[in-house]
Amino acid sequence: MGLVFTRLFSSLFGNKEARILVLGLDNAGKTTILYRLQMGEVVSTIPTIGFNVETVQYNNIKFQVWDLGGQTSIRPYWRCYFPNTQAIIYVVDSSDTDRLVIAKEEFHAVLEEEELKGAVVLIFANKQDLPGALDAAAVTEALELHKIKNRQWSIFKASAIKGEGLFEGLDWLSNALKSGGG
Ligand SMILES: Nc1nc2c(ncn2[C@@H]2O[C@H](COP(=O)(O)OP(=O)(O)OP(=O)(O)O)[C@@H](O)[C@H]2O)c(=O)[nH]1
Ligand SMILES: [Mg+2]
Repeated sequence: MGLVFTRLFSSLFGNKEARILVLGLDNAGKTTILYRLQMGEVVSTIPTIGFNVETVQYNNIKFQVWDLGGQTSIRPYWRCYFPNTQAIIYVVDSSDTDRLVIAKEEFHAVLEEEELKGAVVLIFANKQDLPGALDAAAVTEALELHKIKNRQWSIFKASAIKGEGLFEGLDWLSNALKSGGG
């Protein structure tokens, strides 16, 4: 009853809720991005074992953002969080060129998951402030984003440390979700 009422109220006043998963290899900057979006600050992070979850209210959407640990040994647990997900934010360390092939493989494995087939995808080419960081076009190529089928997606260059590009990405995501995706 309470939940039904909340949903009705939200739809009347244009508020939407969205469950978002933030995925990507360890050290990509996921947790830094989460707290940049939520608090507007750079926090010092430690590798995430498990998850962090925070609510970010933006553009009339209440984003429930789940930031999952990306280490090799804990990536198999990502799937526990897949049900009822409207969007994925996939974070790449654009300067970690050695691991872009692994980042690509993990990304496409996620896209093949049945439970995520309706989810829209935002990719952050993060760490643009670092020397040698690949630009969005090069990350697009490395991740083979042209292979994405039947899904709304977009890539944004970002620097979580400098606070650049993140809200541009979230703007795109808001519109994608409002236009019926997810
Ligand atoms: N230079 C630079 N460093 C960044 C940026 N974003 C994150 N970092 C740094 O990268 C390191 C890892 O960031 P985290 O946010 O903890 O990475 P994570 O993706 O959450 O890693 P796991 O929790 O292990 O999956 C930290 O030292 C961050 O300060 C960025 O845009 N630029
Ligand atoms: Mg983390």
